[in-house]
Amino acid sequence: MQIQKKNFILLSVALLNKQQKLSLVFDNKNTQFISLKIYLASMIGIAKGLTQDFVKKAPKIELHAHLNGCVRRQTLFEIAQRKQINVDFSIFDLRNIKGAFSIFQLIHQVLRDLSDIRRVSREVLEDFKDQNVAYLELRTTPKSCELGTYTKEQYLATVIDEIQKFQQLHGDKMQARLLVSIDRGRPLDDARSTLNHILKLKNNNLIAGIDFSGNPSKSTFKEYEQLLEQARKEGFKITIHVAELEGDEYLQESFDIVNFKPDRLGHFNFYNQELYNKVRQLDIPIEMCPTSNFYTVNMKSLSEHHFKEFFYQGHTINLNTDDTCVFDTDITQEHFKMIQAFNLSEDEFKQLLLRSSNMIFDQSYRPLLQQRINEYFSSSQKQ
Ligand code: 6MZ
Repeated sequence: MQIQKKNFILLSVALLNKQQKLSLVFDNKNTQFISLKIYLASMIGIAKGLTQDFVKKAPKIELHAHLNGCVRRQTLFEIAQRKQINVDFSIFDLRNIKGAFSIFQLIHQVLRDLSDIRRVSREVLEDFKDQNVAYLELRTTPKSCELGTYTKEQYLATVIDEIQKFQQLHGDKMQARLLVSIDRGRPLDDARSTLNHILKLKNNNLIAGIDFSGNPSKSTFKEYEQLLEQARKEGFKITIHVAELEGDEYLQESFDIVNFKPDRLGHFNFYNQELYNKVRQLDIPIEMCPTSNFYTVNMKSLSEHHFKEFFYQGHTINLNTDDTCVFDTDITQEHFKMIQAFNLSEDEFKQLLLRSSNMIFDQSYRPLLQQRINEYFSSSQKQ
């Protein structure tokens, strides 16, 4: 969501029939013509309408999903009931960033045992596989349980163990990797101990990198910068949540984060022209989470999404769920909604997935991933 919206004009001319839409996207600043799309699908069949089924079956890439934010609601409910934990499930109706953080608190309260963490990890991996995700980077914050039922080390070992098992059983269908999250809502000491712990697991090739996330209003990036720099020097790839909130202090922080040059950025909701130019120039890939962004930005429609300001410029971006439980979504919906919002063609959908494959942290899997994407689209064209 660019703060100076004037720089971009999305001109949509609705023709006689509502389904016939002429969309012109211009970059006003250098009057460069970016994209002209004629959507006359229903009338003369130029564009091929993409069905939800086609999108579901496509080999997709999920790079921004928080483990506990993706717990099945049913599982959460069952565990809470079994343990007689009294929780107010009406908070799931809160569709904003503040609401999201109270939901995380609730989820963390319910998942009290290592067996819960094991079950949730297994189910979340299965859910992404069932959506035909071909490559997943799942992230989670290693934590101990306040009730003393598990330590941070046990938590991490359990998640890794489930990923390992999954790989053995289903690695041909979906490759899964772990990103270890540092939660800025927790004290710096906690982040330090997480880093020390994962340094011992440096050679574990299931760990693909580090994520910096959590409630942006609780601390500043600067407090953690040195630690993240240390992690980078140790060879970890880094993705950072950025510009989730609007306001001058967050804009300044976004500059700090972009200047740090992380390997990827998460969300990137709010920016001005200067920040936009910087990200374009540094060519930092962006993990976008349409539904989550829709609620945090308070958009009227997904066609306002900053996707348009990057996709048509050829920037490396991808689409993700963020928290399937919190935002009541899945990875097929995230793609399908954006295909609808921007009238993406089959070829544009394919380009989006190929671009996404360029930003995965385990690049050793990229050739196979691209092969799967190419095969899917070439076989679909023959039908
Ligand atoms: C910032 C988010 C987030 O780590 O317990 N998290 N941080 N912005 C978001 N977008 C709304 N969604 C999730 O998963 C839950 C944790 O992920 C981070 C928060 O720190 C949350 O507590 P794990 O598996």
